[in-house]
Amino acid sequence: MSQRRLTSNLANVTEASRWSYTFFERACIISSQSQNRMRQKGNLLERTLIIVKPDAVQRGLTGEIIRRFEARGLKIIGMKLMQVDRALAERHYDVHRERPFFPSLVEYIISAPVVVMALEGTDAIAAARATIGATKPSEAAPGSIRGDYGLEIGRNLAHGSDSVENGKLEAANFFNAAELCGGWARDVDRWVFE
Ligand code: RTP
Ligand code: MG
Repeated sequence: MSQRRLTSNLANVTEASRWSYTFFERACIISSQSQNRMRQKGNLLERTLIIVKPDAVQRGLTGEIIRRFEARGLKIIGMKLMQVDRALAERHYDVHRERPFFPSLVEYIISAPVVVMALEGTDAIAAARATIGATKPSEAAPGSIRGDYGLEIGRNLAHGSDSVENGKLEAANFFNAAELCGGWARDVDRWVFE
């Protein structure tokens, strides 16, 4: 490649990163404005990590599962298809490391691609877990994801963070900052958040 062509390509890359940085900065400004507005109303935004697990992706239920969270009003701030590696799976389920089901749980999560989503909204942790349903699908309420599509605990379709702290930690474990559009201004926000 000629020196001039290389310089021109580098200029384009720099211009593109400047643009995305500006965009990211603007998104953050919008984010802090909208979060302030919500705090003023007394509603706290929470962040949760959702994993559409390998069985759900393999069964073609990804769209249906995403649809349920979107329809509920939770805002997607990050989403990707990925293959979880063993180290990340073990870190994610570290709290269960001593449990007998830990090895099979890790094998399950790394067995095929998953879709991960970071969602934001009022009471996002509890809302998402209610949408997912009880851990054992046989005990999950009809209308929940596990209650409608699952039978066994080791094939329970979706993960949702179990606390505000874990929601933040897990989102950061699965996404880097550039992959998250935290607090982007969704036009319908005022019809979902009071
Ligand atoms: P998740 O973390 O995947 O969203 O599920 P959860 O909060 O409803 O349940 P948790 O207690 O965190 O368990 C994590 C996953 O481990 C598997 N499990 N197997 N055989 C068993 O007794 C057993 N218990 C849990 C499940 O796949 C569960 O989702
Ligand atoms: Mg859990």
